[in-house]
Amino acid sequence: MNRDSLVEINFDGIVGPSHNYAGLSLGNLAATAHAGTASYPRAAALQGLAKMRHNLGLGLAQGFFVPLPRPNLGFLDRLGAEESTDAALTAAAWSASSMWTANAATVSPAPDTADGRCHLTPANLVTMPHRAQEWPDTARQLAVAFADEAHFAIHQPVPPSFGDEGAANHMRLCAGHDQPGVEVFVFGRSGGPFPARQHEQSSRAVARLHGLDPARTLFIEQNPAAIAAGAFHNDVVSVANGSVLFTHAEAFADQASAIERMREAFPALEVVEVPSAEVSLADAIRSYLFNAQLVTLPSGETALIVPTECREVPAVARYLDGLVKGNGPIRHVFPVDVRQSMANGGGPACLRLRVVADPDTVDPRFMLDEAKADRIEQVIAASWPEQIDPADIGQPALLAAVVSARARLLESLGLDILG
Ligand code: SUG
Repeated sequence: MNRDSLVEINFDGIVGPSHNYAGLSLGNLAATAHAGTASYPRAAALQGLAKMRHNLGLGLAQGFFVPLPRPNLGFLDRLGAEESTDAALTAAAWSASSMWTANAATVSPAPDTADGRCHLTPANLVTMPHRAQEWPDTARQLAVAFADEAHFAIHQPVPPSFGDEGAANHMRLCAGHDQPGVEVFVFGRSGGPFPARQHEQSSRAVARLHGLDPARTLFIEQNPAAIAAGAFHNDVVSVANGSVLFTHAEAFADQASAIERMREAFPALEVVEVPSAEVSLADAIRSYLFNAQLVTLPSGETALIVPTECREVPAVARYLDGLVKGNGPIRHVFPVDVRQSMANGGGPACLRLRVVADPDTVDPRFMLDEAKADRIEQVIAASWPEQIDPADIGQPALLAAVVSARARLLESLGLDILG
């Protein structure tokens, strides 16, 4: 491993042509609130692409994953269900949920692992049927993107019934992305009104499989009240980058001890904790303030890429104004518009999987530059459905449009192998 060339690459999920609002995720308040409303897949995918271009423009390394094949007719077959047998099963087979690549896998960068390779474990996503169908195709895509076995190791997902939701419940503290870090796994315990999707046993299994040093690995319980308030993943209430932890004061079950343990394992920790009196848990979840991308700019400064909704929740807008005026480690705030994804509970951070790697060791077909963004944009503009109404789900005409749109994208990227 040549550490000098390791950088953080954000792999965003291109929003699939079947993007729709079926209200499939219990405990995800935005998804539930938008159940049954019309969706706009073309606008959704263009918003996602604009976010990628924005981040490229900041000088950040940007990759992407293609949408998984939908509708997943194999999934319906295995359930003995035809397209029209059961509306909920049909909706699950049509879900474009693979766009939220923070749930695709957990990634441990090479400097943290025993064998000096970057380790990836696809998430089994067993809690929700529409998501549990993702991992075989996700694993197939990861195997193509990170095929270089000298630099990457890809594991089998943790077996059911240990729920694993991937990087959305995983944070890394480090002096630089190319330096050994402290990996923080956040799990939930069941008991509240909504399922705890990340199980402690899964986090521990992933850490063992990745060959992490126990002295630099923490397992921390998420605050059950945060799950009950709609933070179905830790990345809805906290995010870390480099030496900075940006967290709501009610993110962890025992907040003080969680921060103390992080500081003990990583003494240079800088904590930006948002008090409940300034931003309530409800406002944090409504705005997705913490579902932000916390990134290191080429200048070395830290920036926060937030959803535009943060500007519309007064307490959050006020907080952010104060944040950049203050003297803290977060120097810039950039709002991005990913409203179509947000309406399903997926903010800027949900849409990306962070992989620390030398870009030259990644299959170049998954790396983005402006020319390729133009090409992807043309395919989306020409082939993605403009609007999907709930009654369209399962209809043969839409099925044909969705399948051919994805095929065109794969063809334009030279990725027919994923067809
Ligand atoms: O699993 N929404 C996703 C959102 C995932 C967000 N990811 C992170 N927080 N990292 C989920 O709840 C809604 C799909 C629907 O209802 O059709 C959905 O699956």
